Amino acid sequence: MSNRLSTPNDLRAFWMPFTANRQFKKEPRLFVSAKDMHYTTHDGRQVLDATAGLWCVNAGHCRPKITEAIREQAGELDYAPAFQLGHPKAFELANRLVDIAPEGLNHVLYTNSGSESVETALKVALAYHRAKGNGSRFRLIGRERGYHGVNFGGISVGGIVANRKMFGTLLTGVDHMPHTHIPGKNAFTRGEPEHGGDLAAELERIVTLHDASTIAAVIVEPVAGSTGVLIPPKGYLQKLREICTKHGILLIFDEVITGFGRLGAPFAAQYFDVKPDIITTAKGLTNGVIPMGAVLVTSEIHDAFMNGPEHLIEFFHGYTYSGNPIASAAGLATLETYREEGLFERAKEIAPYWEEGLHSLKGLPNVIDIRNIGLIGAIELDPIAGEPTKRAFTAFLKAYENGLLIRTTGDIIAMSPPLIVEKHHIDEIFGKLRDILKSGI
Ligand code: PXG
Repeated sequence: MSNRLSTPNDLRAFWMPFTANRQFKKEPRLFVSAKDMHYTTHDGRQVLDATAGLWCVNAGHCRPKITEAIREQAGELDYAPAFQLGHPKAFELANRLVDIAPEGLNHVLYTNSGSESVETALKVALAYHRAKGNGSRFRLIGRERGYHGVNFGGISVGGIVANRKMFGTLLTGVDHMPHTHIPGKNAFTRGEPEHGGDLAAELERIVTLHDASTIAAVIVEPVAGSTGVLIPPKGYLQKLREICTKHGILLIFDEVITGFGRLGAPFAAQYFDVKPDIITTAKGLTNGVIPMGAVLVTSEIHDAFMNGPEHLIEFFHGYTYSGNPIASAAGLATLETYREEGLFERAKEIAPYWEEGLHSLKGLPNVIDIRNIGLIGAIELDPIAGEPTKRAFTAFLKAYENGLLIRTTGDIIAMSPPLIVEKHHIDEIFGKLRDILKSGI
């Protein structure tokens, strides 16, 4: 059956996620097909994808190897129980993930999304300390403006007020470090900002307040995406690592958007040369095609669970779809595509051109900051007085009408193109944005 509906179905039943539902349903924006760098809309227009879907389609759309792997797997082994049974591809994919992970992160737990990866990581951290006889380490430390998905653990350690305020008391025993966004000092920085590295010392203050013996883990996004692209100041992540190591606290990097080449390395941990104890992933793991996430942990963590009688379950956690065969096949084909096409290196090579194009928008009306790292870019706009988010949303709508897909969060435009992006696509992205920003939105 074709997706090419001339008139959309009734749109009322689907309550859409993170969407202005009433606005959307008055003026629907539907995609019916995609190929490489482009979507096709229901009214037959091409839209250049400057966001890799939602930070996930790193290899570009409808890549043949991935499509074929899914097709084949669906006809061969559709589902295998995930508990007490298995299938070969889940093991194979775990091995391939360990191959590209920072050294020492040797074990993989599967999930179905970034949010579930975060919940899994937080639970592993708590259970690890308990398994080691340190059950008093129950606190979890996140950061203001952090985004760790939408489940209760994730919104508790997360720091985006709109995502938290409706939902009661959340997890107890959580504290937050300050965010590192200092626009006054760091505006228009290319790459890692100079100012703010010392904010890592705030973790030391939190440790002193609660005592290290009560703290299980610190979770941060190495580069915060959803909150509007906050790039870590120079030395900041290294300092967090030092403090965590000193106090026996696990460091979790939430790499749901930074994983799989976004910065020109497999993981941000390698890009920044800072090794966390746990990495959460999803999105680019299967090129966004099939829901799947993975949590990578060190042998030290894994081995702490591997004791007691062998017939007993070591960790009471997992999902019906953990390591699902079709998702595993998609993951393997995705990693293969990244490798065969050298896409992580490609991202690294083209990142300077991306940076130039992005920063060429400095000086346009209402542009108050531009920042970038790897194949990520953000343009912060001056909010319209009394109508926050409206200026950026207008830019989003205009871009869509003009054949360009961008993301906005607050009054920030965030972009993260597929890693197959070419120079002429980059020219087109910033050419279109220039026109939109000049038009005085
Ligand atoms: N952690 C991080 C760091 C994320 O960016 C999640 C967890 C949750 O993943 P799931 O798969 O549960 O959505 C995310 C998700 C955006 C945008 O435009 C970002 C995300 C999702 C949707 C939109 O910034 N990040």
